[in-house]
Amino acid sequence: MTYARLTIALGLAALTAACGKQAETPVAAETSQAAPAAAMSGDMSNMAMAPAATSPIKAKGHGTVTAIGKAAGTITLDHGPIPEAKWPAMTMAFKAAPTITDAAKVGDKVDFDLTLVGSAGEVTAIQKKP
Ligand SMILES: [Cu+2]
Repeated sequence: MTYARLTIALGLAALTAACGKQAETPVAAETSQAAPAAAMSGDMSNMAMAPAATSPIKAKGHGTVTAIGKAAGTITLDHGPIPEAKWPAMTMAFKAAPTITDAAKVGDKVDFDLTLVGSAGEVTAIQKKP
């Protein structure tokens, strides 16, 4: 009788211990699953950016100079569609070397060469239309 009680007590203790472990394990599993899932969504958003970000695209555009930032080294162009970049017409700022920001003037209608890395572009050559 005493032996049986002891066994039951031990059994209960083992069950309780098992319950305690089981209660912890799913929490740990959820945590370790959540982390890779979060990391994966992070990777995926990086992957979506990566091809465009790592492979520069050369493109040509046409537009009008709307602003020049000589100090910042930028030129803002109201440009037509650029199929190479799958861009619709828009107004946006590009990086530009001093030779370009010095040569261009606001209001100039221009043809320009672009190097695109992701959504950032640099105007590498610009030619005022007559
Ligand atoms: Cu644009």
